[in-house]
Amino acid sequence: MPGQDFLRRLNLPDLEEISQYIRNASAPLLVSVGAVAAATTYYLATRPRALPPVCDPHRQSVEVEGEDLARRSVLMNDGSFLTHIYDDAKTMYESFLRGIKLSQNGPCLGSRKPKQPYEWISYGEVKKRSENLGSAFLHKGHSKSVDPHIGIFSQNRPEWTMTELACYTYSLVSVPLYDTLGTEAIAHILDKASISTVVCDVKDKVNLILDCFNNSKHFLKTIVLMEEPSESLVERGRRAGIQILTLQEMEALGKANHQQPIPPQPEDLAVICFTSGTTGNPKGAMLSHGNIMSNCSAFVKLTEVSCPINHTDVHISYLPLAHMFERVVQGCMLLHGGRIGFFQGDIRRLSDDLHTLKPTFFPAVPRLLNRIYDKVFGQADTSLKRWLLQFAYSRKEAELRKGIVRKDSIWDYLIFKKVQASLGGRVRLMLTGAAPISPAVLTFLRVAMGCQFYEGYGQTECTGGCTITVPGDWSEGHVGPPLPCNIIKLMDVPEMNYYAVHGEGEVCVKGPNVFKGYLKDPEKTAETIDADGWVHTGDIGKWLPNGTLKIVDRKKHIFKLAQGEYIAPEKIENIYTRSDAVAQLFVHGDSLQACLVAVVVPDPEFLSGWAERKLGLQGSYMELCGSKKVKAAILEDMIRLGKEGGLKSFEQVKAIYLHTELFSIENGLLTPTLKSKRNEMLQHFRSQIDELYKEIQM
Ligand SMILES: *[C@@H]1O[C@H](CO)[C@@H](O)[C@H](O)[C@H]1NC(C)=O
Ligand SMILES: *[C@@H]1O[C@H](CO)[C@@H](O)[C@H](O)[C@H]1NC(C)=O
Ligand SMILES: *[C@@H]1O[C@H](CO)[C@@H](O)[C@H](O)[C@H]1NC(C)=O
Ligand SMILES: CC(=O)N[C@H]1CO[C@H](CO)[C@@H](O)[C@@H]1O
Repeated sequence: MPGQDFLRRLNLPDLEEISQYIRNASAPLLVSVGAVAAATTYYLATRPRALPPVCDPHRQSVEVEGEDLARRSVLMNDGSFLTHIYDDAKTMYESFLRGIKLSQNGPCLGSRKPKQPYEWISYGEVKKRSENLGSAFLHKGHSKSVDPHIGIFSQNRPEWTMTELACYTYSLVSVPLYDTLGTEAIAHILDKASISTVVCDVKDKVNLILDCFNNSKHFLKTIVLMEEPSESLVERGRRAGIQILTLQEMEALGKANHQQPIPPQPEDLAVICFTSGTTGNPKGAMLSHGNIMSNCSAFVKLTEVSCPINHTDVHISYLPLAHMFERVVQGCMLLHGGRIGFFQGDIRRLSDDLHTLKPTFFPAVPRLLNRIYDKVFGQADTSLKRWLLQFAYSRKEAELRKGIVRKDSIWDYLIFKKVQASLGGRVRLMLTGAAPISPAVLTFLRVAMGCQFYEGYGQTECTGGCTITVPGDWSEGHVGPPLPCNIIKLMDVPEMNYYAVHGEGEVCVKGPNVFKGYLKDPEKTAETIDADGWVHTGDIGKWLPNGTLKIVDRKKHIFKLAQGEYIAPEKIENIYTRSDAVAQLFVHGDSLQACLVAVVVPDPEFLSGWAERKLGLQGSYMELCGSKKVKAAILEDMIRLGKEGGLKSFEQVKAIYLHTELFSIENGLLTPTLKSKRNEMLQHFRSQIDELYKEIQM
């Protein structure tokens, strides 16, 4: 399910650290009470006006004629899909050329060494170097029609974007790889996309790729490395039949064999974005230049009045480029000749990078934003400070509700400036996506950052986004109306009691940002895009009266019991895991059985205390797990919690099996996002489950 991929992007391992870092970085709130009264007066006197909203906030989307109950953005001119916003930029390549013009060959990509200022590569230099690199790809036998896929396996850095532009310049297709995929998945991608050239940043990644093959057959011929390889590495490559070149050598090769650009058409593929779901191998979503341009353009269209992007804008690139979110933001920057500054690659230095770069654009994911929020409240450690913070917040929130966004009020000077300074102090546009953000955090940060702050929603299969909040509607609790580049229809999910006629159902998306299918996987493609061209996201949405969409649920794994009752096992599992004795569990049932059973992993930390308290029993974890008494007591506790949690009697499990090894990613029972792999679990515990059913029947 695409929605799952979308959630998976949340689990960017780095964010934990980023937030820690930001947490440690901003300064304490210090304010004297005496100032408050004067401040209020001053503040009221200087209150500015709201920008006119781009559309009627009470009617942000309208029904599409001829499409049963589907809705579209009111910003779609004459009701047709937005495919591009500037006539001279219909592909990512043209958009880069436009950036060269607008910036007048200004700074394009920037990076820095520790404690140094940013060093910039100009648009013209980026063009020259990407033509050289692209020419070298052609020289190695790549072309639009033969062997067009180029792997990129690197942290965000200027060379990443240059490699991507090298592909675009000659109608080649970039295929990002990333660490969290693991060796097996990387081997699968290299094979599935028949990749013969990969560009890597560091030696470790080259080793990881070489680990994928051992003695097996492969397509890989060339690895381009951004640093100097060791002798032994080159030798290891040679044994596997792979040539390892430095990026410098490649660029020199291309310079000596320079070719004229071969620009792509909008319908040509630009990226194959591999995402992993809960089961099976990662799937490669094929995205065209037109797909990406339509998403970029939708964003530009939306903000062109309230917050026009121009060549003075600066973006900080730290969210993984392997995901579409960051790619689209970079696309918007290049389109306007803006600058892209890269973090140093070390998340612990992000805060320092922010202070040095002072970006105007800051895309972020909810996890990071939550930490900033916690940090600010953590600093209000006396009741006076809390009162002041609350007071300042309520003043600015009242303004926000009227559509006013600013950071020059007295409250900003007194209180919020420090929060703003933690991002460099110049941010004027923020964008969050990839996962739901809590309404309290969103509104608080809108107030505290004093900049335009949008929330988007979507998945890779529609190039990252399908809805976004509109300027002027700074209310929370929804993800905005459809983008002007797609329409959205909610489809019935009867087993969960959601019906389109009630304005609820599975979110389905159609438009020029909808992907071209999964690479060489017609079956999965057909599961995701239906015959009429709708992408089924697996998320459940609800239309609000003002035409915005609210995501309310996830289309769950659901089955029927023999007597015909529907069961959503995740819901039941969530209730049972509230038991102190239970660390993890897997609830199972099927249409041949009339009741549910579960595999339970007792909590290694809490079980002994719990057993002693409840049963007066002592013993090791293993001993306790082997005890019938303990098993009965755990089941009893689960049933009690089930009743409290409102489970119906057929939703309660009738028997459990105690398992002593935690489910993990390593033992193949959890996905990288720590969700249960239900099919694998079933196979793994088949015999125990059969036993449980036998016991019940006796
Ligand atoms: C849109 O509707 C939602 C839910 O009714 C509400 O919370 C939000 O404030 C509304 N937005 C505007 C701009 O009225
Ligand atoms: C190849 O060999 C390495 C080292 O022996 C091992 O770590 C890796 O898992 C193997 N890869 C595959 C795909 O079998
Ligand atoms: C670029 O945008 C900023 C922010 O809106 C604005 O202050 C500035 O004047 C613009 N610059 C140009 C050259 O348009
Ligand atoms: C208008 C807009 O930006 N649309 C989507 C483009 O993609 C990003 C991330 O991929 C989404 O967050 C946006 O909503």
